[in-house]
Amino acid sequence: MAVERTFLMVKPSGTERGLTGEVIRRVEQRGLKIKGLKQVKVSKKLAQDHYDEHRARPFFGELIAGLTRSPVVGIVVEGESAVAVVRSMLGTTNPVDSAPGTIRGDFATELAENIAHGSDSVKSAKREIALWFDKTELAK
Ligand code: IDP
Ligand code: MG
Repeated sequence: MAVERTFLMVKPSGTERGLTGEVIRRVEQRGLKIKGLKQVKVSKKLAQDHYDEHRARPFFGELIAGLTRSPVVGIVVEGESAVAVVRSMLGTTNPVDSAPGTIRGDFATELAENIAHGSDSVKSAKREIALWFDKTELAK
């Protein structure tokens, strides 16, 4: 058990549908704290760096096009076991399998349009927070 930070992002599939507030509401309702928050018009390079682990995948081009087509909202979330808690709030990667009550399970059915991203480990969270935020943008 440890207090962690994680990177949560409302992707274009979420911002285009006006779901930013709904995602933030759920985070705050759960008792997690917001330590950084901003809307970003994503460059191709930032999108590629964010999804670096998927560079060799056949869907990489579609993934980058999907992340750059509309502004996203990046959120640094802090709390007890924040990485796992946010992942469980998101639901499984493919929304067809996501349980009702999860963000993906309540608002999506398509894999490429699954509303939000959450870091998959503390190590990924550290890398992603440093990629998306300058230290001066984050609360203590
Ligand atoms: P995650 O978002 O649950 O961590 P990842 O496996 O890291 O899932 O994949 C990143 C994102 O890429 C997913 O959220 C999903 O939107 C998209 N994605 C994953 N697999 C596919 C695929 O086979 N085709 C199209 N998009 C995919
Ligand atoms: Mg992932």
